[in-house]
Amino acid sequence: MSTEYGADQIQILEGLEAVRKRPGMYIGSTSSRGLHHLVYEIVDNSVDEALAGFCKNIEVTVNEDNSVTVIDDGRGIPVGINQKSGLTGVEVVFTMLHAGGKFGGGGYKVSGGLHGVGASVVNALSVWLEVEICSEGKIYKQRFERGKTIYPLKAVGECPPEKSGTKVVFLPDDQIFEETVFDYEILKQRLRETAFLTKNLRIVLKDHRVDPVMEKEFHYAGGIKEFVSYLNRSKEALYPDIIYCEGQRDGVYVEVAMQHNDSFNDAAYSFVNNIITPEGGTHLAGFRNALTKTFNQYAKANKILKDADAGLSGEDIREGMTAIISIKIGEPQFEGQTKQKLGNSEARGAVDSVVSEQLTYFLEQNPAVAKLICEKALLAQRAREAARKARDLTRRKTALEGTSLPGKLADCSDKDPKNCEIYIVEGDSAGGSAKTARSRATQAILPLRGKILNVEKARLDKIYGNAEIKAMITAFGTGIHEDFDITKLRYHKIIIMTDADVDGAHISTLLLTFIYRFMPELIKQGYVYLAQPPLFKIEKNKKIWYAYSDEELNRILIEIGRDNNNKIQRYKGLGEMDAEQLWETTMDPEKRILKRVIYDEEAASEIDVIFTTLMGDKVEPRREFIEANAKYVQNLDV
Ligand code: TSJ
Repeated sequence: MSTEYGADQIQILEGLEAVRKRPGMYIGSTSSRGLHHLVYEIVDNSVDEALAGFCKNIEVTVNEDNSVTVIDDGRGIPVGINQKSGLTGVEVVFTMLHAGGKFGGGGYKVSGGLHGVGASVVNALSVWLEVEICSEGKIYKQRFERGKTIYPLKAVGECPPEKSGTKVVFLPDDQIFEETVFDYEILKQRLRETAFLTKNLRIVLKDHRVDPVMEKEFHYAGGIKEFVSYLNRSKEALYPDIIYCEGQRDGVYVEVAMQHNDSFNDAAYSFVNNIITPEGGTHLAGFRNALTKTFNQYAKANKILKDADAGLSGEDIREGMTAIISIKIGEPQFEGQTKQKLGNSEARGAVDSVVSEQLTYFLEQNPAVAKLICEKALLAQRAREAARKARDLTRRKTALEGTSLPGKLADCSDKDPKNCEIYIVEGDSAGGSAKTARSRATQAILPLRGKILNVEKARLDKIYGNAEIKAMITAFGTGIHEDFDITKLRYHKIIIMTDADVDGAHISTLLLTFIYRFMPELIKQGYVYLAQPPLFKIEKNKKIWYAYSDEELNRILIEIGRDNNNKIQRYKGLGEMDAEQLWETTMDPEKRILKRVIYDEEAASEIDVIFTTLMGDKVEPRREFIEANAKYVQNLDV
């Protein structure tokens, strides 16, 4: 290549070299998560074009070689020379850091927090990247390898003059990423979410790595209203309407959709410029304020609450409510350690004002729905009061008796939580074997009896009264809700051990649901694990093998030869193993397999759906779901 490098060129190369040296600083991580972020970075540019009103279709394809193609029908990245930099628009986008959204133009200039670092980062982290633009009758193309221009933008052909758009193809660099295989399910979820948040945008996802190719289209005329329906799909809605508010104040565009269901969870997801804000911020605060104020005003004015009554609390009104709060704002400011919380004060006022005004109107127009929500909130208020009394009672009791551990717990002798594990074991017989098998110094056993309470279907007072749940809370030591204190956690591994069958999976899910709802920090910080008991025991000539999957069984049988001397036993439950076998296969830290339960903040809405789907009443969504859940569990060989 005979390109002469000027000062600008050298600066650009240094910039992209910095991205390759410290990729984590630009995309968060080089794990699977960072890998998928590359796709979002590119797609976000097309979504911006859609938000500006110029793009209707986006197509994302995972190609056979794991490269990804993104095509849109927008105006096309500008191919002309940018006055200030002397570079083509395309070069600015792909070679300068933080160049996204620099060209004026109509619509919202959208730039996210962690996102929006842009196409140049993707370029720097790709083995190769090709961009093609169709504009004013011509096709332009440029190619890069690891951020370096291989050939500059050139016209390579013609396209119909009425057509325009951008196509980008890139292959993530296996020198950078630990994982370079894209997960169709992860892309699917994210693109579905993007389509919900951008009314009327059509997004198609294709996977060409499989035969037949997979394809899925997302297109929601109802936007976030359909998002709420989707999130509530496995629950019973309290009323058929989706309450919807939309408006603009102070340069902030506000959109809110909500609907109550028969559960007890507050499931509100907030977004700024299509990016999820897991820690909320001013927009969420404005929403909550409007909600509490408006419902209390309505309830008093319509004598649902007497003037003398204590008002409804925000928590009571939000019980069982699914909501999406989506705002678009010119210059979002993100706060907090992880920059996931919106700080703009004008967003609070804007959301508050739009929601107060339109919700008041909705309640007046729909008195039957208003009454249902107020009554649900009143019930929640009473249950909360009862729960508080029950909790005060247990607090007083523990103050008197000291913090006595549950009687069924066989505790370990080591008192340093870092060294300690607790096995939560279903059933007394397996619990007995586990107690015999364990390493007493570091392994505690808590056997649980009978059915575990489904916290998705019970109110707080009942939950606090449940013996198994009380036993877990006291054993863990952290307390729950406002009392929760992770520094008091008594074990750094909480291991759920159940039979490897459908019932066992159900019990695991009930336990995980409880932890997820009441002590989510334990999952977020990676303290929760699933034990993996073997499915088969293979015996031949006095030698024994254990297999943890059908594939492994096959592998072993091939290795030792399939003949009549093989004795294969299929384990139906933990109870079929004696203490020694249980130790060897499932509890010995040297040999066992543990799966860590992981929590992805960005997938929060999907995780919530997973728990309500698994634990709810509707059968169909549960069946559909089963294929997709595996990715929330990470394989760990300890
Ligand atoms: F990420 C990326 F930059 F590589 C990329 C950008 C990838 C893909 C698939 C699409 C795009 C993209 C960019 N689609 N559409 C645009 N639009 C512009 O860059 C654009 C066009 C015209 C004007 C204008 O003011 O006339 C402004 C912009 C931002």
